[in-house]
Amino acid sequence: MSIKKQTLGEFIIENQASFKYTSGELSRLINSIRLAAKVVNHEVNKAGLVDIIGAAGETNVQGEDQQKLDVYANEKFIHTLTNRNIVCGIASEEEDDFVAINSQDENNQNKYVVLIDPLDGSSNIDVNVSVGTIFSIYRRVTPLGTPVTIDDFLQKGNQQVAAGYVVYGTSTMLVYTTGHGVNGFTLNPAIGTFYLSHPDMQFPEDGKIYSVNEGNYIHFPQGVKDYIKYCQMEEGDRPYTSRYIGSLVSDFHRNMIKGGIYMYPKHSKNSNGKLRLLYECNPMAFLAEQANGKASNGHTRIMDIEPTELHQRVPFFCGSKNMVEKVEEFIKKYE
Ligand code: AHM
Ligand code: MG
Repeated sequence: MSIKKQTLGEFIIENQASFKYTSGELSRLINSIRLAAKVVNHEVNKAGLVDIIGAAGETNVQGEDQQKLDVYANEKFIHTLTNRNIVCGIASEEEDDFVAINSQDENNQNKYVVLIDPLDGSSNIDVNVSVGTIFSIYRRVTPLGTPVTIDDFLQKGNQQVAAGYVVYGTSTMLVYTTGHGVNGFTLNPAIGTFYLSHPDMQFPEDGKIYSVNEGNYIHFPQGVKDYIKYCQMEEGDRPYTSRYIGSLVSDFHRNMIKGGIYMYPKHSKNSNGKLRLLYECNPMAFLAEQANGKASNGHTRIMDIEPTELHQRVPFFCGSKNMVEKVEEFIKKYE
């Protein structure tokens, strides 16, 4: 008996009715992310072949060198969403400020804003290691037909309508949630179609993998150092396995399937860690919680943090529930 494979397009249509507001706009929005993801995937796959890798000679707002593919992915996502007049504003990790899209036009009924990290983990491109795209979707809070403002973007993560990522790995997957669980779709590159391959993804409650840049160990808060030692201790099901790709999407994806924790703590040189609340932590936190996992800054739920600026950074601990609670316990001892 053959099993009918569901495509992402079919899945979006069939699940549209479960959205709170069914104007079809959110479906169109996810569809256009799907399209841009395929275009970016095509380019990422050619990274070693064409002269597109390497720094583009520009520095982004965080003072980091931009790879050419970052620029490409940024343009593709912004272009796709702008051209189709599908949202009223976009904020990107690669842009200093948000982009308004005809939001002051009184005929513009588009009510969503998108926040995006177009190509995360881009230092991995030159060495043929997985990278990803992360996106986060909110309803605007200002009235339709007026210009979008910073308030539309500085919303708490618990207001997200949808979030997801694309992982450009050994295969390309799009994983997303609209608040009804997490589903993963794998791209068949031969025909350019995403198929539902990982329905209802769940973090195991316990895990045996910890993912952290241990090169920064000496700079970590004592609670985090103690937790890392705990992971390495010979006791019960420990020591755990250490796995760190340096590409949040890929580390998260593996940990969700196998059980594990991803950590980017604050350290003595960087008091808020490295990851951005709006582009990286909130969407991953929404996915984690929808998949029975947890995301915290060490003591507070990520999605309850009040954002104060677009490019804000926060310490990030995310993954299997019991592991995140354990590291919080260690951190609390020193407060
Ligand atoms: P990026 O947005 O500049 O690519 O940085 C985010 C990435 C994450 O994907 C990854 O987990 C982390 O930075 C790695 O940082 P580090 O090299 O400091 O361990
Ligand atoms: Mg990033």
